[in-house]
Amino acid sequence: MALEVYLDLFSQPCRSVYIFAKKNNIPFDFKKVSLMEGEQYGEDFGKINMIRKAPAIRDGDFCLAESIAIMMYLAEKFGTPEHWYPSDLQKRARVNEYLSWQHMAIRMHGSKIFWVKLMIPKIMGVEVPKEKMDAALEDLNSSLTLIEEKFLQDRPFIAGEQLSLADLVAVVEVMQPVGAGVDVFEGRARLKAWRDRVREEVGAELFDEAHQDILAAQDMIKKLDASKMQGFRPKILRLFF
Ligand SMILES: N[C@@H](CCC(=O)N[C@@H](CS)C(=O)NCC(=O)O)C(=O)O
Repeated sequence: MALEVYLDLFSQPCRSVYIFAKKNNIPFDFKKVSLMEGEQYGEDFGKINMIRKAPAIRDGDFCLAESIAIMMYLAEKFGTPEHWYPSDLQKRARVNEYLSWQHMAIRMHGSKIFWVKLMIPKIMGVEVPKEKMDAALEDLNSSLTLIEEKFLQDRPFIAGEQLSLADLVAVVEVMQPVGAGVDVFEGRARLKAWRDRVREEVGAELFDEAHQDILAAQDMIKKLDASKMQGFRPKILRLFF
């Protein structure tokens, strides 16, 4: 049975897994889980990932959730090039440092912006108070500053001279607020130059293909059936307010 990868490219961790698998020519069946339509709550997906989040994979009888665990599994299984997850102790520690930091920082803050700027007002029809929006933007900015000043410094990539899993996990999160119309690169030449390097290393075509849904999000949500998102509503409002 072919490797099955459950994805929705609206999602940042799904994009990192998608780019990683494609870039490394790992053969897989793309199984779309439409998060906006609530497919993660369906019976079939529950058998793949009881956490009910994408991405997830099924490799024969083996199911795995969590993007980082998935990419590490694929890296080992398919023997991907060393630079993704270097064996050098300190380079690997740099990758791990970023992967450990990002969950509660850029991931949380970039996702929040996507919801408060786009999804909550446009889909749920709930006005976001200005002070909440300002605080969310401030949190996002503090994470972007840390990416530039702590994780990149004067290096081309997070772990040094070469692209690693850390850059991939970072770039998909940095792109999420862009989908909501926030120009995260304004006044951030170092961040923009790094994004351009990551895009070039990954391949512009693949990078752009993976991001086309999120970058079209402002148009796409006009076509979304908001009634299918009612399951989300209490959870999202609880998360962000
Ligand atoms: N830590 C997980 C996060 C996965 C996650 O939060 N996925 C979101 C999309 S970005 C999801 O499936 N959300 C659906 C829901 O919460 O109902 C990973 O890295 O894979």
